[in-house]
Amino acid sequence: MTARMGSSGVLATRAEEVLRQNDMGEWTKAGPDLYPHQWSWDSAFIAIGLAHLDTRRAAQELVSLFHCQWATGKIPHIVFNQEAPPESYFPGAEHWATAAPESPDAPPMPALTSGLCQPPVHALAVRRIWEVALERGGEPLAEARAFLGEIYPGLFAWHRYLATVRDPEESGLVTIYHPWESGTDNSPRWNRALEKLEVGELPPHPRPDLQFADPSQRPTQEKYDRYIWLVELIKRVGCNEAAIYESHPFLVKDVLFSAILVRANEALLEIAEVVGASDEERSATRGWIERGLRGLERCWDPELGLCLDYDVWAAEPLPARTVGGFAPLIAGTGNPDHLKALLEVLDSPAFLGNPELRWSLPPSTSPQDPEFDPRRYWRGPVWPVFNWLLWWSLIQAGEPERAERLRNTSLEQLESGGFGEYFEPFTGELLGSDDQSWTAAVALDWLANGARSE
Ligand code: 9WN
Repeated sequence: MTARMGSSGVLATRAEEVLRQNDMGEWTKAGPDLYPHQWSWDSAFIAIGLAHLDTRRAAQELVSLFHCQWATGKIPHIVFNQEAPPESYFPGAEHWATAAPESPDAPPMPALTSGLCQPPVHALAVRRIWEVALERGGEPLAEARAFLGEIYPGLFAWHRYLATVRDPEESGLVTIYHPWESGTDNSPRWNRALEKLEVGELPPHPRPDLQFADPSQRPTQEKYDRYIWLVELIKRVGCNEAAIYESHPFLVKDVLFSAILVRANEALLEIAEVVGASDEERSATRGWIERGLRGLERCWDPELGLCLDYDVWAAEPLPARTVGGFAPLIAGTGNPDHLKALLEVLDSPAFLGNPELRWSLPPSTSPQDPEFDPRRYWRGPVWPVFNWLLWWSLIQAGEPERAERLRNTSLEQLESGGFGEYFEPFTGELLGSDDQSWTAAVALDWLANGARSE
């Protein structure tokens, strides 16, 4: 235990340095070079880590993101850093600018955002800040109480947007318009829906990402053409959601996104309690939780023992063996058969039980999936940030030993590999961006939680 405590101290210091180095004052760059802007779900994970360093700064991370909330309630997937050179990221602010400011829903200038969104981890982060502040008491607690009051209306509007505008069918499942909205962008989950796209004439689209990461670790040009085409179509309708739902060729029910929303709604209910929100809002939130769990139940694939995303236009599931399939575990399924099957699949050679793994951590796409690629992002590499979600869900599912193994192995990976964006599952090589903020953040949360249980 002494060795672990010693190495934990070193890891915590390094994690803190990474967050400090990427700190822009009131928000944090997702990565030092590859990602010079503020990303939505990255900021939520970052706030979870920052909570252990400074609850006020953690709250600020979310407040600055929520300042850029759209009138519809949408939290944009990127808030652009206006000091970053335009050529450092594509598609940047100027690319979206032709659509977003024309949309009556966009936040007032000078906030420059993308027109997409990402999984709603934010309420989980707000709850973490509250939990840490409760332990600290005094001024941090008073400040956190004020923060919860300030952020709650925006959080509720964000969840209402997802439950209504993004689910007009009231299926309990969130519709995404672009793989970037899933956060697991390049996953084979989206293959079949992307293959059907007929890509029209594209604007020039440079690939600055390839200056910072080896092309073998990033999406192919063929995928990028599709990504940019989808952005183009969203811009052409001025980001109007009704128009998108009418004609956009990529409308997919994302099970992982929907599972995170279930958990975020649970956290929202706890926040509602602290701030004394109305009964109507609490009962709407409870309804979204139940609907979400029912929706996920319908996406179960008994052959794979996983949950599958659903293509709205084709009216069919999208088969893939990826970590997204663990959505019911993340959501907290009440179906014991599904939970048992998911844990078996998790332990099997398809994921943690693969004997070739450098660390027993889940590859983002199973080595048994035909699309598996150990180096390309979301198609095989191990993502610490996903492992945090899985760890936290295992605790909620009453699986503390499994959770603890995952936490310890994840910390070993970061101790020897650094704060990589993702890792090659068989060799353990760091891939993508180095010093990725959310990796450092989840390490801090893992260390803080381990210390509590020791
Ligand atoms: C596109 C910032 C983001 C993460 C996503 C991850 C990657 C962006 C990209 O980086 O996506 O949004 O340029 O590849 O897939 O989950 O939020 O870390």
